[in-house]
Amino acid sequence: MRILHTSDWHLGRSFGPISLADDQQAFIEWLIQLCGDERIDLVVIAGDLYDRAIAPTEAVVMFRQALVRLQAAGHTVAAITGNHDGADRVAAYDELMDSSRVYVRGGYAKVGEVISLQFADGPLDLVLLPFLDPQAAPDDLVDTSVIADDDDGADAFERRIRRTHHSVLAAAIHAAQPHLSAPRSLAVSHAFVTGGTASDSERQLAVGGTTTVDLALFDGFSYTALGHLHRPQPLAPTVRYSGTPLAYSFSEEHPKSVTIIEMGSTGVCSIAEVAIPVGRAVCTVQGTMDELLAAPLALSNTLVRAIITDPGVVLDAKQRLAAVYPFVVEIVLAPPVAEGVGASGAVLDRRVVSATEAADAFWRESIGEPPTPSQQALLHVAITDAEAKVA
Ligand SMILES: [Mn+2]
Repeated sequence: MRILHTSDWHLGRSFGPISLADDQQAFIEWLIQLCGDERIDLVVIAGDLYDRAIAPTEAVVMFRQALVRLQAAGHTVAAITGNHDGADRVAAYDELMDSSRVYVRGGYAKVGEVISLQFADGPLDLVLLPFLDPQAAPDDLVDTSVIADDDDGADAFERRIRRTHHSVLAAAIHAAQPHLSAPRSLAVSHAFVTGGTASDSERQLAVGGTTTVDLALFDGFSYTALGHLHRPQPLAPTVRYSGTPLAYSFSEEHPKSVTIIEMGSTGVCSIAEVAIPVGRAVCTVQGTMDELLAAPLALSNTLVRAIITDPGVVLDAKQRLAAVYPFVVEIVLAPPVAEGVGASGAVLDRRVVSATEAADAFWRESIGEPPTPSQQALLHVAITDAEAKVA
């Protein structure tokens, strides 16, 4: 059988001020065509279907139409929710959709389930593991291999605060394992697996604490289709992130792809990445305004971040750059740090330096030269005014 693995569609997302709806629709059109050309049996979408828990109407319509068209073309579809999705909303009609061979799962409702599917070359056990928030885990979800031995004495609250992303996912996988029976199996999970490389657009799974899960959790599955990290990458020969269909941050200059898995009836896999030919690339350019305007790169259809290195103030940077970079979406002002000022090691003591002197020093350090007499006068007025308010 042939499986197509994709993830992190983030429908409804924009890139700065630029809507990505057209690019996302173009990806879906390309994907549907590819699934037909490649005779795909099962399409897997490993979470972050939408960009936010309450997705915009247009995104919901786009996803529904994608599912309808894939199903009508004869593909089985399996999709899970990621940390961006509203699990209960996305999976609201999961049982009703199962009969169409469109399997959508979210949250803890179906933990421990194995979906037994039949394909032309034999059966496949499918284990769908949506993103599981440890704090939302039901009290009875305890994994004895992960929770410490003294757990018997712990009350529900203690057990709850001990839960981690690893422990809840381990519990979910261990709950499903006794029900596996086919010679081959597919796990689909949305998680940060140890060893993966992140970019700038994955929303952190938690503030502090351990958010990664061990790769070994997926031992025993013929293939594991992961979502969450936006760069396509293998963590093991049969444990992979497909990555996003489009670049969602300036840290994603790498090419985007989907993964196609040819899986034999005993679970042996051969794997290929297919580059995605739609969507805009991202690029970061750096230089003074004169440099950036004089020597524009061929970036007419690329989302551009411009790092501007002019000393001092730059006016209307975005409008001026837009003439040569039509999709400049982010401006970063990065004037050179004046030599010898910050590096001199002279530390100002705020107990003996006046506010005006401190502002003067800060100006020199930021701009690289002292303020002009008129700038100095303005600074003085602003500081005197502020000091009067404080007093
Ligand atoms: Mn994501």
